[in-house]
Amino acid sequence: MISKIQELLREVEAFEPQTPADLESFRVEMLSKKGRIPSLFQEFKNVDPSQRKEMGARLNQLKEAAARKINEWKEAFESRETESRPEQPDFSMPAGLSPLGSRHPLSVVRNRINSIFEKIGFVVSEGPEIEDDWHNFSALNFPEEHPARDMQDTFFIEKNPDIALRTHTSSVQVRVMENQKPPIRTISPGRVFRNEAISARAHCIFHQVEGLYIDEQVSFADMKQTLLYFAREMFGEETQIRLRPSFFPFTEPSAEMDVSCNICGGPGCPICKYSGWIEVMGCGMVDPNVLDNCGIDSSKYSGFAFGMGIERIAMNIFQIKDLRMFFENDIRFLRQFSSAI
Ligand code: 2U9
Repeated sequence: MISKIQELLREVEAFEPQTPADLESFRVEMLSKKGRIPSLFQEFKNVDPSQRKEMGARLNQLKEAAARKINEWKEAFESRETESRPEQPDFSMPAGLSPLGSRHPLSVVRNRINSIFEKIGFVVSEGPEIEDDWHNFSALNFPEEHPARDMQDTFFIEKNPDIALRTHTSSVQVRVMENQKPPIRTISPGRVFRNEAISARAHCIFHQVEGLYIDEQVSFADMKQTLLYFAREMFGEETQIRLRPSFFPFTEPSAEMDVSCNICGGPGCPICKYSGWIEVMGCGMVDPNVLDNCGIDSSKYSGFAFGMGIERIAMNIFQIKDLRMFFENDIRFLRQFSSAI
């Protein structure tokens, strides 16, 4: 019996389980009711009384060694499991705030312009960025040899028939006139494309809002009053406007509109280049040829139109010195407009 105890003790000491399952079968084999150690205890009953004391002590040592071994490995497996298990999410934790983005400054300005005109009955219309020659040039009274039709100024996609990226959103308003009867009051915000070198003051992509008002007996005075209302809503109620003569193929007469400088209020500063005035848009009475081209009787109807670059206005309102900022999407730039609406 003593040799059996020694052999089992060696087995117990040498035992190294690979998995918790190995450990469990070892426990069953050694210590369960009919296991090898309890069997030795059965045999112990037949041991000669003179040897019982020593044998009993050795048997207890064996049992303790096996139990110790099993416990040590159990703990080792448990700590390995908690180390390798990724941390479980705590579903009772309160949810964190999702980070909010902010509106792009060009969207802020476009939305302000839209809502100022929407208040007096204008409706927003949108159209394609890729246009045919008719909607971008011919219907708008551009002569065949006008420089804007040149490859140097316009991004053409196809030639004959000419398909190009629109150079203004007037093309959207041509479509409105072709499809609706007067009275028409519409504004068209959107992205436009011109083949220009990129600099702090110019870009080959920029944004416009153009407006169109057509009805019977619409006059230059109606235009002036509408644009004065716009200027005061946009730049403040003290704002003055002035109109300077200009030329566009699609309007006659045509004008450029300046607003009084909202930084210095008139006397002159670096922003208005010491003139007291800031140019904000072009405008004019729609040329009768354009009305006729779009199926509107120019002997019955007249109208005014205007157009402005959103970048230019945003640069003025937010005092942005370089137009390229609008297109870089630098988060440090965009974050500065998080409170603008
Ligand atoms: C139709 C007929 C006429 C829209 C107009 C301007 C004057 C104008 C420029 C301002 C700066 C474009 O962004 S910019 O380069 N626009 O000066 N636009 S009148 O005239 C129209 C529009 C539609 C059917």
